[in-house]
Amino acid sequence: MVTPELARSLTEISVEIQRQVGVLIDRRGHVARVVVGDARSVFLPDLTAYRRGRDRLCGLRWVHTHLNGEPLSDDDLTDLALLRFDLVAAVEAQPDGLPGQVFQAHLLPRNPDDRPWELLPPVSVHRLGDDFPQLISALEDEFQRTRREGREGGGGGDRAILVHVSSDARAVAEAGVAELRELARSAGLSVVDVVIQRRDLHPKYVMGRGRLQETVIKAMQLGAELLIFDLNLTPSQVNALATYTDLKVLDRTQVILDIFAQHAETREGRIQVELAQLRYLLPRLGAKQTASALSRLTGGIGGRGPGETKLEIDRRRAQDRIAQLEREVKKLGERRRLRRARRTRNALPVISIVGYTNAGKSTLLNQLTRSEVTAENALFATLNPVSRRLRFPREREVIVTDTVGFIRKLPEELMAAFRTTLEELDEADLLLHVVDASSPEVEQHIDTVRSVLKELHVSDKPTIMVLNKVDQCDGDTVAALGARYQATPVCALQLDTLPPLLARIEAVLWPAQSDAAAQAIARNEADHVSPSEDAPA
Ligand SMILES: Nc1nc2c(ncn2[C@@H]2O[C@H](COP(=O)(O)OP(=O)(O)OP(=O)(O)O)[C@@H](O)[C@H]2O)c(=O)[nH]1
Ligand SMILES: [Mg+2]
Repeated sequence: MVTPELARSLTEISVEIQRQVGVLIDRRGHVARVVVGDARSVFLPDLTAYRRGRDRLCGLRWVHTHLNGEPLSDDDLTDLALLRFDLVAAVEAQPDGLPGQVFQAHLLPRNPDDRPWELLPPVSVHRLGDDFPQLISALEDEFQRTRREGREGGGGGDRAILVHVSSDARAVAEAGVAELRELARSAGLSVVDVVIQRRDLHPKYVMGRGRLQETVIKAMQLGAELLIFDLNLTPSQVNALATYTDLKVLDRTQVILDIFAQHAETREGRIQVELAQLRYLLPRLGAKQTASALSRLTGGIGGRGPGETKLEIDRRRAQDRIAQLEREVKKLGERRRLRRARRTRNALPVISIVGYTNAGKSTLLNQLTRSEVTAENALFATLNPVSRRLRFPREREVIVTDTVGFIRKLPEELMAAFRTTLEELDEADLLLHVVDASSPEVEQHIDTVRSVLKELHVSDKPTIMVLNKVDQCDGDTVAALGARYQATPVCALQLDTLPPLLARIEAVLWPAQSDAAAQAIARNEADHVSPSEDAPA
């Protein structure tokens, strides 16, 4: 405990040199460090050696003097939170060198009022109790208990706090967070809290210091080990944030890369993902990268870094590996081209299904062609295109190809790595642009997909927009979207909703030969006389 003798030595020296003086005391009561500051503040030494895991107190008390008898300052409370001291105490150094009041605070486990710390009432040095060890062990127990409860309630997976910082309108910010939440879920994480701060980006820490500090405390209270930012962070921001918070810091791109890494099953998919990861990593590999900064970067979420190496990777090797992978991607691209050429010789028309991720592309492919490719409620369930045959009446056949989903702000690295895969779209005779009509963001999704198609130079292909998941929407929404985009409503889960779409496909692929009925339906669709009536009852 802080004895009156110790307090007095601190205050005497402090008054004599007119600086704050403090000691860090471990749980056995030994002084671990002595620190001397200036008249108004102290700069604490690097205490990483004392960190004991992200969700525990560090085992040190920070006792220091204040020359003007002021209570604990914001800096003191920031230190308490970020360094996770057992306790922080400020001892008033009176002008005569004697200790006066003592101000103390400790962190709090999760509580109904969301209070991060408890400020104890100031007491005179002589009245400091000796119940400190009990207090700390009760606190640690409490922290552990709330964490355990949180874990049981929160599903498996690493625990993450999502952070959105921008000056965008509230609705835009919330849509961004909703998508990030889906991404996190698809990556197997459990989201324990969301922080939205509306302001311009802080150049170094992205969010304001105060909010960052609160977030760190929340992370501790909830046992979260990850901070995920809804934007793409610069390498120096990641470093600054990770160092300041001692949490693993990821951005949106990394989460997407991680989902891709988990879903890559084919050899080509794995190569493309590793390539994308390395391209993301390369500019982040400084000349003198510390091992811990590197593990934060390459670790991915559950340690799923790029395929080859983890810690020992350096710029040079990353570059070599990128070159090697690029060669392989190219080789596989050639093979794809050959396969395509063969198909073209067979002269079967090709329909490519494109669309925002999770729109229902694979489900539609399955339903159209009675196949069973993976379709699930997760973002980026499909990575590499799958082709199936679809038979139309009169012995007519087409190839239907599923593709990787798109997403807004698609990471450059991924786009580049998947370019050969997406080249498949070149040969398509018809694009089915599948849209999740039940998404509140449907229009934004459509715009995103259209701009990606444009980037791939396929936006002038014949395209049918398919309004999917109409079973989840009201008739008015479907009618409005249908009219606006000349789209055909379907429910990919229900076979009997597909005939209008099939008729429209026939009308595009075989305009001269398609029968009158089909043409009538196709016209009907395009004009949108009464699309809601086409929706399943
Ligand atoms: N209610 C409803 N759900 C649907 C419909 N079509 C698809 N789904 C569901 O939506 C989810 C996503 O379907 P997928 O077919 O995997 O979507 P995708 O576009 O291939 O997604 P990615 O490959 O991840 O980009 C699955 O849970 C489907 O069961 C529909 O018409 N109605
Ligand atoms: Mg899919």
